[in-house]
Amino acid sequence: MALTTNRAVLDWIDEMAAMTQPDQIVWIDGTQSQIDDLRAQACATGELEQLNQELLPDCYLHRTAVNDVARVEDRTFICCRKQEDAGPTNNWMDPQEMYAKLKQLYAGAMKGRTMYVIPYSMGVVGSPFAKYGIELTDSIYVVLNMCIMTRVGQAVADVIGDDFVKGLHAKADIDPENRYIVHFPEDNTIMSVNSGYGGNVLLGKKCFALRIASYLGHNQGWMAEHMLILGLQNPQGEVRYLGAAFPSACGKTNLAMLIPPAAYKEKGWKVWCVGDDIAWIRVGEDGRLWAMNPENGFFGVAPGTNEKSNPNALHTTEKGTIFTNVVHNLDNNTVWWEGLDKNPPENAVDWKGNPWNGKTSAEKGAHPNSRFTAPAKNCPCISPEFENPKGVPLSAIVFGGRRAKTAPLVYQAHNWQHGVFMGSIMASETTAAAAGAVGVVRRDPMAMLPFCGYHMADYWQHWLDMGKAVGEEKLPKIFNVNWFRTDEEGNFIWPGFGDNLRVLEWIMKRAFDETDGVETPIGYQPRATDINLEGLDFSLETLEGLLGVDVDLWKEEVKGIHEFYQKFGEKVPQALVEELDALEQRLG
Ligand code: GTP
Ligand code: SPV
Ligand code: MN
Repeated sequence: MALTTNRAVLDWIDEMAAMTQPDQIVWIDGTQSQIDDLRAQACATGELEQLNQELLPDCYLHRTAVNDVARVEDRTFICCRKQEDAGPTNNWMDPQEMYAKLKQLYAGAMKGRTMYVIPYSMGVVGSPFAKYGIELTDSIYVVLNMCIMTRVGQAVADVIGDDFVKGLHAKADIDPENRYIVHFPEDNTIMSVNSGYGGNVLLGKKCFALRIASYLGHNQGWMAEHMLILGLQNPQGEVRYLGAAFPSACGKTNLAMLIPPAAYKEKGWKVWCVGDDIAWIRVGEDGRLWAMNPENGFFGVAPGTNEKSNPNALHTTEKGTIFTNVVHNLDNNTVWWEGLDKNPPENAVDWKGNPWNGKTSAEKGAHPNSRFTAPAKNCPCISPEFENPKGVPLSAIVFGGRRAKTAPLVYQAHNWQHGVFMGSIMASETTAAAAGAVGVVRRDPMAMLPFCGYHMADYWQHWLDMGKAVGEEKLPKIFNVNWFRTDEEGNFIWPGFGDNLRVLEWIMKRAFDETDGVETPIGYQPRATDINLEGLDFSLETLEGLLGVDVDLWKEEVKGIHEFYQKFGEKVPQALVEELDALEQRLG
């Protein structure tokens, strides 16, 4: 039974069904009985495996195809009418040509299968800032993930209008040669085919909440960003909020759920998680920037998550969670991944589905981009503001990446314009979150390189325009961090994880003008003695090294930025060109 009588919705579903030819169409109302039923069906076909219900209630395991384990940036397209509107960093094809190509791939793709209709909301249903979508998919795995990651069901169908985001996903043959993740921003449409993995198929996430939403935000005066949102509670009990943009697999989920080091905890410091991946940011009634998390769950990186690095994430995955491409421990029917503990199971199945012995195998058991899909409400430190449709006011914005050298532990922009420049020149080593080489430094402006749904230079201008609209007084202060500097042996120097709070403390003090900063060629920095090292065995000297700015490396960096900006030609905002010139001069 259709959950709506909305003609625009029903006509579009008819059209997609005529093309894909499913045996039947099932609407997802998100009720527990329906979810139980789908889980049972998926277990019957092997799509899911039920885990130990005593240790991991309502938890399931899924393995994707071996060639389908990450986002595919080279097969992701922005199809707007004019190529120049997509810009030099996006793949583009003429929309009519792309529709025609996709039509062939979708033709009869759901024969013998069921088409599930998922009405979902990004944001609190019915709130002025929520946006709605419908995803059509032939994958139960996708349905169950969407039911965790977004708000799904009748309540959404009741309020959905004509301008919903249309998403069509078909697994087809999981053929990597014919895999396409396509966005038609001018038509509010997303089409995904030949994949069954995460960001390629959970269309509310990167496709809608970043690529389509960034396009909408540009037109409508708001921002969609690849940012975590956290509240930092100080010993006085005040909670101050920041948004932080790091590229994929660079530490957003970990920072968003941070547990303070003992010395901080005792004094009353606490971190509240509002979001771990995506922020929609608007100008609030008070003229400040407010950020809300449009998602309802976490699709987090499993490897490296443990009782010490991120206990909050670990506890979040103890019920109602879907694990993808991790190790299946057959002794107790639970899961394992590299970095969970030092005790890998011997009687296990690896992410590819092969027998695996963690004590003797030379190969990794879990895929480096293996993930958990867990409900936000499970998180022990979920913010009381999580459901507040207005979101939270931002006092700071933090950019960061994975850099073995060059980028210091932390520095602060002079002002908003300089901060936008800092975001635009971000660079980071690539990770397993996307298909392709890992560990290669690439420019990833605002961590949005793979997610900006329009021309990157117009996006930078949009940041500058938002700053003008808000005014320096009310704007969050902008910072850059790097947890990933390495020593000569390639070991991370900074302990990271909970100890990152030591840096956040300085950031928030600066945001509220409660401490001074030292001028350096790249921005303001703390003295080593300004970072509280209480309870940490870490020398001031090493910290000085981490804060150090190597002028020669930065001069090299400037060359790279010039090259990068050249890609965008005349389109680079003049303000950013001026910032680059000024940086060059300060470096001497
Ligand atoms: P996406 O979900 O892909 O957007 O990733 P993310 O930005 O949320 O990254 P996440 O927090 O999942 O961390 C990715 C990897 O980086 C994990 O293996 C973490 O263990 C590791 N990591 C996170 N924070 C730190 C840190 O402060 N220091 C070090 N050395 N590693 C970290
Ligand atoms: C990322 O790659 O930034 C993710 C995972 O958050 S995915 O949903 O696959 O995009
Ligand atoms: Mn992400």
